[in-house]
Amino acid sequence: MSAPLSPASSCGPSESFEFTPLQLAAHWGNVQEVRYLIDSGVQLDNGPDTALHLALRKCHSTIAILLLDAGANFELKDTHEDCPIHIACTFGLLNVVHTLCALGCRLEITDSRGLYPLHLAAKNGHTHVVRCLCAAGCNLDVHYGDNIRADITALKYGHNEIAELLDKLRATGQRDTYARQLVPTSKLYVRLIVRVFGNCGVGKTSLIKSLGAGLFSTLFRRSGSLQSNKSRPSSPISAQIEMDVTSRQNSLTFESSASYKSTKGIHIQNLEISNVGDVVVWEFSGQENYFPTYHHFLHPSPQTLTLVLFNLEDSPVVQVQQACFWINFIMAREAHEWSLFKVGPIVLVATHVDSTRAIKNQQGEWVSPDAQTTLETVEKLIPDVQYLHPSVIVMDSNVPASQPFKHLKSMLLTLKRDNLEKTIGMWTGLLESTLSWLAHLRKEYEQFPVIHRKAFYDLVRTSVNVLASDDHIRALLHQLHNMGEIFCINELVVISLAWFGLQLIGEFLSTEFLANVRATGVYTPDDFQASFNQFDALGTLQLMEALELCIQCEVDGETEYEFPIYNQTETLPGLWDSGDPRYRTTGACYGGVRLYASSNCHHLFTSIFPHIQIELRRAAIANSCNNDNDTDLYQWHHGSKLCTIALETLITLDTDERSSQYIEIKIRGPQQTSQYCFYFLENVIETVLQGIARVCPGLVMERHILSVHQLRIHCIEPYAYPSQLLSTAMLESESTLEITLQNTETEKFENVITLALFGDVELVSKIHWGCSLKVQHLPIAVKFKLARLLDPPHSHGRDWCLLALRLGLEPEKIATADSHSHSCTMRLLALTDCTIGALIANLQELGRNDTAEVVLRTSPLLQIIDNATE
Ligand SMILES: Nc1nc2c(ncn2[C@@H]2O[C@H](COP(=O)(O)OP(=O)(O)OP(=O)(O)O)[C@@H](O)[C@H]2O)c(=O)[nH]1
Ligand SMILES: [Mg+2]
Repeated sequence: MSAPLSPASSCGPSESFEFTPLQLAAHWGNVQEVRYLIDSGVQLDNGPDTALHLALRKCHSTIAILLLDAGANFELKDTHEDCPIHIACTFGLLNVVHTLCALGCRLEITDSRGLYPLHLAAKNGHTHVVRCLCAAGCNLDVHYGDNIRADITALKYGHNEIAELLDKLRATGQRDTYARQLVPTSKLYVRLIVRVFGNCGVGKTSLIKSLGAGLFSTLFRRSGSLQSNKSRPSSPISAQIEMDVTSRQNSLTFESSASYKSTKGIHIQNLEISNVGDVVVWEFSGQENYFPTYHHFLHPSPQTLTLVLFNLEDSPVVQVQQACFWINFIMAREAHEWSLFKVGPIVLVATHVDSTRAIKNQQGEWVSPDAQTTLETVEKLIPDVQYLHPSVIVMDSNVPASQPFKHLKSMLLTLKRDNLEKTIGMWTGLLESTLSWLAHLRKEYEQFPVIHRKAFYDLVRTSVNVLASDDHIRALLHQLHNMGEIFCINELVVISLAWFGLQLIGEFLSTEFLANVRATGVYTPDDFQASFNQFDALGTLQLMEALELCIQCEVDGETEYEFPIYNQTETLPGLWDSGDPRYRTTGACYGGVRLYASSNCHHLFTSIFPHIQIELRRAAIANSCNNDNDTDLYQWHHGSKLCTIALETLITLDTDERSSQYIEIKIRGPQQTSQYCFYFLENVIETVLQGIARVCPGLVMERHILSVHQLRIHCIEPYAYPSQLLSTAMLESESTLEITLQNTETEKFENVITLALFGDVELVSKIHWGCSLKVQHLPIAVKFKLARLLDPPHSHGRDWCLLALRLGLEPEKIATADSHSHSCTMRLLALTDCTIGALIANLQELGRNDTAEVVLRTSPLLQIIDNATE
């Protein structure tokens, strides 16, 4: 906005004609105008009612802060004899008071009635402002009239909390200590996190024990490990024979054996590692039951070292499968920022080397070419994995004093050194005091260490620092969460991670527990309490709901909790009855898709599917709240059926002949329901994708289309046209409407209108085909995958920069995309205006078929035209 307000045109303060445009804009709360005027260098302090006073009287905090930042005088009195601090305290404008205090504003100054800022805040019940003034060092004993202190004022107006706060500060004499605790210090600290992944029995617990072992226990562990391996073959040759017989050649199983004590859930421990210091170690059990909770704990962080273990006794195929599974598992769950800032490395660790034929070199280090081959294969299979350490650590996890552990420790030290500087200003006395108080709190809440966020705020104030503001405590919670001291989820604060990982997740998802749950997975709170008497049912349900393991539903006025993870109901026969007369007529509509995770991601959906079911339930509840009562959702183990009066949709988790998991969504409707079917199917796909994205925001999805012909004749496993086949056909054909694809199973041809639009040509005008969409419409996970592939320098220069030139970006724009701190490809994708089709063509011409293939497989098939925005 450029034209200043005309005083004459404003019906502002009574004497508006005397006011400057800045005063008027401040009075009317016009932020943009104020910003513009400040930038144009106008006078800030015209008075007597300055723009700052006027903004404050109308509680326009943002404007007041803009003016203060611009250098407005904050010690002037207005026509009411008030300074800005008086007005801000009267109205409880915390941010302004905070800024004024930071600027060194005088606090021992009275208004026309002799009241101090502290009195004004106390009188009006603004506890947060009182805290802020006290933290800034205001005099608690100032009084007005007949020796009335602010605590008396507070009492007089019924603000007992403030009176107590002021009393406490005066009585303890601790005010300065509290205030100092809130100030950041220059103390350096890093709390390193080590996350350990791998299938059951690969040696995660053993490695962690060895990592934390001190000098004496080191000796002890070595003899212990020898004992535990007594039954193992001692000669390398017999070990090899044994391995061939027993290794799990072809499977990605997640079961533990009875020969050792498998970890339940997530084991989170604080270790004091010699020469390194405090480290929080997270062991994620290799048992599959627990996987649906892991995404809550996986966030990319520069202070984290991630170890992925595999067992050298397993066949090379299994080693590679397992390592790929875990890397894909982590990458899918970590939000996209992965490509944007530096995170700690992922290191492959090959265990059980002592049970193989590997030998030691002259320095006494194990040499295992097999382990190196596994790493190289993994690098080839997942070319876009970032921060994968270039060498593999080979170890016997039970021997702490060995070279591999020294290597691990030196990696931790490097990580610590790299992160130290970034934590300057983060350590406060408040954090330090809270850490020691937490130890007591955990004892007090031993039975159920979960506290509501608001209650936690109160506890911090009563037990640690009465002056801590909401902002201080919010920052504190964030820090404690990142340090692995507490876990914040929704409105809950879990104060013992050990309990959370082992007792709650470890128990409620254990195999033994699952064996005793209700097959329907549905409980009322009373049922839940009755079934699991030893637990605090309501608290547990709340926590499980926050973890999205269950969802609350109202059924006939009664509250129930549905746990898809507990649902063991088998598929009912007749759920997709071929004899249903509604769907047998010639004009009946059929259609569907298979959603695959992008290449090399096997077995990822088992842990995601329960979350999809939660999302479907959520959508069904939202529908019924919108008075659309005709939807009905029925769910069983790995399947859901969503019905309206006319339509039926089946959503199932299946595995194809190549052992790849997929989610199939198929829909059918009576004749003349093509448009209804189309929009409904798109909606369901969207809901399913949303469920997937909640767990795996980084997962790149492909949408294959089911043969309508085979769906119609109720073929058990209809053919699915791969996504890249459709995209390629669209790119090559002159007219999308004429595209036909051949079903390789039946050899029959089906055209794109039948496959994607239920044969309804009218729908063509309501959609955009995928390849004609702009690159901005690529799913975000796809963009990040491209970034991971195109950002690194390419041996022949075929990287993002050459692509930018091909796409016709001007050199100045390319220069702005070039950056060390951001992804250049992401910037390029944001700057270019080209279509997805053009991007694919350019990538192919650039000789980057790997990336072209990614886009071909994952670009959206179509997009519904949104009339509101077109
Ligand atoms: N010989 C040998 N035995 C090992 C090694 N690592 C682990 N083991 C043994 O393998 C068994 C399983 O090891 P754990 O460390 O408990 O396995 P885990 O990875 O924690 O498995 P889960 O907790 O079930 O996910 C134990 O008996 C260990 O002593 C190793 O490097 N060499
Ligand atoms: Mg374990």
